Amino acid sequence: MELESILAGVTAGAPRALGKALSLVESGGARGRELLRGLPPPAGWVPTVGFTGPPGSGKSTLIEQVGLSLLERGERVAVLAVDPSSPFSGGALLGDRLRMPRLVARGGFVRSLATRGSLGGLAAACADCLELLRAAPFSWVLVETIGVGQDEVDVASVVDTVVLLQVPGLGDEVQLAKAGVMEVAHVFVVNKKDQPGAEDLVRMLQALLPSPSPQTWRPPVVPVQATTGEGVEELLAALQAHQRFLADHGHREELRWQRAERRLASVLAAMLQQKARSQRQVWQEAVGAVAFGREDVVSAAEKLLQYLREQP
Ligand SMILES: Nc1nc2c(ncn2[C@@H]2O[C@H](COP(=O)(O)OP(=O)(O)O)[C@@H](O)[C@H]2O)c(=O)[nH]1
Ligand SMILES: [Mg+2]
Repeated sequence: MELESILAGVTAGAPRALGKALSLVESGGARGRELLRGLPPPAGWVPTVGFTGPPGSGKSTLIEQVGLSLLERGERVAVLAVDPSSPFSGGALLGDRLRMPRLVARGGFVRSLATRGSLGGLAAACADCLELLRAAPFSWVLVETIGVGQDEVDVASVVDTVVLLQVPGLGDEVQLAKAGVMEVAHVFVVNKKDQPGAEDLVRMLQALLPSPSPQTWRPPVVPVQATTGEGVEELLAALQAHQRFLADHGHREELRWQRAERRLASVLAAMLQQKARSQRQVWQEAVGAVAFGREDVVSAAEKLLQYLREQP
């Protein structure tokens, strides 16, 4: 497919073109960058919500319910499932259609994102893919992120609203000890409220939260049962309240600025590296000098920069 027709498809919201565009952007190559170059500037604000939590906590089930609820209200919904596992071990093999069948059947767009191979590249890939989805005619974008280590915090940095799922019976201390995630969450969900221990978990989370003040957002704790949809309306209300808070307190501009800065830095780094590597001989010499201790890495990088500056 030509880049131009892919772009036209993206702005029209055509699923096939969107799928193609996301693969190109995800792979981080030159064609993906050409595509990003052609994206129209963001028109309005598209709320992006990340759902994180341990495997099996019900993220996919809950996202499908939230998505269905949004579709019923006439919203246009895209779901990006970010899976840092190998494409052969998880949902990617099942195919996106099988992932959230009811949502897809009612016109939701669902796509999984494998990785660029390294976890470090995931947040950047995700940020670019979200930018692409913002250029498509969606009014809400939901992101599922597998809860592993530092990475969930990374992905959290590319969405506006972070929902942290907890479930009873997993060993509450273990879940709560992940302080990094606790701090970035805007909404706490206690899923599987039909299971024993759910009420205790809700109380425990509420006790941990700071007392409310007008200038800061106080994360609500929302008990839900994703399998039946119980509590999903309350969750939706919490998501909307957080989005309203962002708008009312000038945080949208702040988020836009932070995103622009991060994306600019990452594209610049990629371009610079590509430029340096294209000077094959100079690059090889620099690598060799560092590898065999003839030069430290900082001086070698400085020399490369100087060299590039002198190139026409
Ligand atoms: N009992 C109960 N099971 C649930 C609930 N929500 C999800 N599940 C089940 O938990 C399992 C994992 O759900 P899934 O959405 O795939 O979790 P994910 O790995 O976080 O995406 C599935 O078997 C779901 O049916 C719930 O509210 N109550
Ligand atoms: Mg899942």
